This record gives sequence, C-alpha cells and structure tokens, in this order.
Amino acid sequence: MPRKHPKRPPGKVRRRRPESLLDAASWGVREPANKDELRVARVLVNFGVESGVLLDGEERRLVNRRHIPVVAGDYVYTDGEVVEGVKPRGKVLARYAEEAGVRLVAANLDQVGVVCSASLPPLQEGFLDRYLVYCRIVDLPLFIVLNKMDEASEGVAERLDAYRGAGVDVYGTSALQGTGLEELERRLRRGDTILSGLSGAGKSSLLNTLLGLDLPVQEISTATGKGKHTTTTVEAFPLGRHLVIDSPGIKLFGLAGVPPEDVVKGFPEFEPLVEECRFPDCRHLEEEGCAVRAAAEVGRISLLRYEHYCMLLRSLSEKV
Ligand SMILES: Nc1nc2c(ncn2[C@@H]2O[C@H](COP(=O)(O)OP(=O)(O)OP(=O)(O)O)[C@@H](O)[C@H]2O)c(=O)[nH]1
Ligand SMILES: [Mg+2]
Ligand SMILES: [Zn+2]
Repeated sequence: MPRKHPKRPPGKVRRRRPESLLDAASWGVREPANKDELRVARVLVNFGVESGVLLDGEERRLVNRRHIPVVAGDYVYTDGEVVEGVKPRGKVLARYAEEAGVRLVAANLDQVGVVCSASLPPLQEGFLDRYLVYCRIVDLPLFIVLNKMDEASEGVAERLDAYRGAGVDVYGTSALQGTGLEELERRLRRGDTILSGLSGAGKSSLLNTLLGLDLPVQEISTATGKGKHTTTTVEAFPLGRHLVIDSPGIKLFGLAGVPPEDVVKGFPEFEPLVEECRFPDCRHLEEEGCAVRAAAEVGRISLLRYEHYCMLLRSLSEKV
C-alpha cells in the first residue's frame, strides 16, 4: 500500500521550470536533511504518481512527491516507499519545445545516441547539428545510429561523412534484420545512454531487438513519412552494468538559453581554421577574411553544416 505522504509546507510555491537548457540539471534537486538515514535508488521511469526504480538491484515502485521532479536516470533518496529527494545530477539531456518550455529528459548520462533513419523519416542534418551543439556544450559524448540500413536511400550514409569528420561515431544498423547491432551494443555497454531522435526512426525497435523487449512500435504515416509519436514515456532498461533509455521522438531540438558564442562548439571542424580568420573575434558570418566561410565555399568543410551554423547563430542572437 502506498503510504500517504505529508503535505508540502505552507507557502512553498511550485518550482518554476528552468528557462535555459543549461539550467535544467539542477531543477528540483533537493537533498533531505536526514539523507544519511535514507537509501538511494535509481529511477528507471516516472509514471507520474509513482516511479519505477532500481533499489538494491531490484525493480520497485516508489511514491513520487509532487514538488520533487524526477526523471529516468535520477538517483533519489528514499525510505523504501517514497521519493524524499533527488541527488545532484551529473550530465543531463534537456530539451526545449515551444509548447512546453524546457524539459528535463533524463539524468546522469554518459552518452547520447541520436537515432536517424536511412529511409523514412528523412535524415535532417539541421536536427543533428542542434543535438551536437547542446551535447558539446554540456560535454556529453554523442554518437549517431543510422537505422533502417536494409532500405537505405541512395547516398544517405555519405551525408554523415561531415559528422565523422567532426569526430562523431556513426553506427549503421537494421533493427529489422538485426545487422550492426553487435557494434551498437558494445557502444551502449560503455555507459548510461539515452536514445533520442525523430519519431519513427526506430529507437524502440532497436531496443526490442537488442534486449528482447516488447515496447510498442508503430509504422510511420504513409501520408507524411513521419513517425506517430508512439513512445510517450522516457524509460530506462538495464544493459549489463549500465542503463539504456528509450525516449519519445521529438520534432525539433530547440536551443533555448544557449549563449550564441557557444554555438561554435558544435562545429569542431571549424577549430583548425579559426586562427586563419583575419579578425580574432570573427563570428564566421559575413566578416571579411573569414577562413571558415572560405573553407565551406570550396568544400573543405561541409557547406550545409556551415549554413546551419550561420542560421543557428543568427536565430539565437536575435533572441537576446
Ligand atoms: N525497414 C526497417 N524498418 C524499421 C527498422 N527499425 C524500425 N523500423 C520500423 O519503423 C517504424 C517505427 O519504429 P519505432 O521503433 O516505433 O520508432 P521510434 O523511433 O521508437 O518512434 P517514436 O516512439 O515515435 O519516437 C516501425 O514500423 C518499425 O517496424 C529497420 O531497421 N528497418
Ligand atoms: Mg519509440
Ligand atoms: Zn571566421
């Protein structure tokens, strides 16, 4: 029986959501005064009223408190029945959506796997670029999974060469035929990983094949070529000593609160060129003598990525 938990102290306002992606990690972190008397559990999934957790190696449910926000991957303090507080988080994945604002997705991550489709939904480089900017800023290693290789459209794998050039590992897989999964599994065993990306790319299908799960999957829409947002909760599954986390597909990775001058961190292939720019404070937009722009124009670096850089920098600069 879930224990009735005490009401919040009077006058305590509901915690405001963070406004910047970069503030999301500390959202609702609260260490109880009696933490030394409590046990620590790892959150696998937040069901709302309760959380599914790992406590001493066993899967259990704990009652959530409304004012203590928890996400998959959180370490929480508990008396064995109720979540009493959240431990300070390590690296997190947060996202921004116009309707919902900044959302904390999962916590205490070692890496992010962005799952893309080699067929439908179509590959969107701009989407990858945004993930890369966020992950480089928070220092979370990112890798790309190019799934549905069994029906790959022509030239799609080569479009990822720009990312390989930027030091990003790419894994070609087919959840349907089971190819490329050993390499992917080796990568997942390196640390706690979240799989993220567009709806319909095959995140849940990959975990079903890899871990023998029965997560719901749904065909993409024949009318739009897009996924149907089948997965609605962020849920972690143990894989060896680590967790692998399935998450709902997203439409756009917004970069709310990212300082414009940090955008360049998502474009490490610019780095060796920057010192050739005429002006030391070159932002690599229209400045004269910009070596980055010159390299993009002659194809030494990806023109598409350079254009995305300019777009991102302009859009973030306008907001401040
Ligand atoms: N041909 C092919 N189809 C695949 C593969 N992996 C997944 N699919 C199909 O793609 C569709 C979407 O798969 P899901 O696993 O639901 O995709 P998801 O990324 O979890 O989608 P959301 O939960 O909406 O974010 C399903 O019809 C799958 O059968 C693959 O490797 N090859
Ligand atoms: Mg899914
Ligand atoms: Zn420049």
